[in-house]
Amino acid sequence: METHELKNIIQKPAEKSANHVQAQPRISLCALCVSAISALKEVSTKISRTITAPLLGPLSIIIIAGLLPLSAKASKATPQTASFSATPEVRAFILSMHEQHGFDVTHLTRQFSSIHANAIVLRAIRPAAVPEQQRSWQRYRERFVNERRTRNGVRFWQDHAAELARAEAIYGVPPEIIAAIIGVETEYGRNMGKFSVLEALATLAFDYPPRADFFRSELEQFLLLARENGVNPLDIKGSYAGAIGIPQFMPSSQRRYAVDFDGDNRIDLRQSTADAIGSVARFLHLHGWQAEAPVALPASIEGDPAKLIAAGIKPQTPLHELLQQGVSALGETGQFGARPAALIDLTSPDQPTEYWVGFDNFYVIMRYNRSSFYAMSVFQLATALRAAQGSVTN
Ligand SMILES: [Ca+2]
Repeated sequence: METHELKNIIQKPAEKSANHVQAQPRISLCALCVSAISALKEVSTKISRTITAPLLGPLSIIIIAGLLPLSAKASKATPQTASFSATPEVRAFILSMHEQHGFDVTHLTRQFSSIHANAIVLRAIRPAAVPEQQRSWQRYRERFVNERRTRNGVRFWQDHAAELARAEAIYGVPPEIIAAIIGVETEYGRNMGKFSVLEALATLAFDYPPRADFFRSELEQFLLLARENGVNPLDIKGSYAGAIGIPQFMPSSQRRYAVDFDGDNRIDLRQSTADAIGSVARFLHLHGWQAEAPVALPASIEGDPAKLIAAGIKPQTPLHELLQQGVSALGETGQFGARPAALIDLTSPDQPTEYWVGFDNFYVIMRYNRSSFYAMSVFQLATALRAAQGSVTN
């Protein structure tokens, strides 16, 4: 991702990947994150003994959403921090919103006076203290590529077939890829996050120095977005990182890439599935999605893959050259020989590493969330949806 374009997604699950941007701003859309999990475990342990073990599994917005009621308990159980409006940095921010965009200082100050630093947000955003060797593609995959998400995805495809087909006609992105992204992000709109976006973004902008610039920018974009749409910023819910709606767009991504796809002259990524579908497709299109082009092929390797892995996840080596360097790929390698490719390694503890050859479209999916685990989950869920849809159709 061009460094700042894809802030669309937030640091999701920590995973091993050559391009993993631990310290980089993004968002995505959703909320998986090992850090979230460990943080939530910690929080939930302190907060409540009623939480069951399954809830404490892998990270995800689902978990976070499920624990949200706890945040209310937490805030009651812990001393309330001062409201944001009292801090000099926030006052300066409010002043800049007035000077640059004409926001009313008194009104904005009142809104910031009703929000506080959110400890759960801060815990969720911190990089996981999970050793690299413990990050597991297998566990990650099981969360997103499974029977339930496939079944619900087929239903989503059937329910929105017309919008998905129209999005493919306009943007060239297949229905199963759009559906799979929405499936991984929010389980087809079921789990969009329950954090106050204003509070989450303000917390990360002013109480999380490593990403302060990124989140201050997103906070600015969010306030502009709310004003443009005539909604009260205090009313908007999203992920702990400020991702919004069915496709979990960060505010900057929504302003830049989202589209009104149901023709009501407004963009509503929370209520309009059509807007979400069109926006996901437009996002991928503007990041270089190639219609009718491959995404990835399963691969195996002879010898030490270290050098190929070190080359990174961005496709830069023609496939035929990879095939001369010990890589074997299943599928139409002859047809795709000239296409730039990269070796993708998906590791799990005590398991054989799963190898794939990723093409440009795989990298485009990573613009949504810079994670090879994420992109491969989207691709494999999409493949499962296509197969299941075909069996339904036939
Ligand atoms: Ca609309």
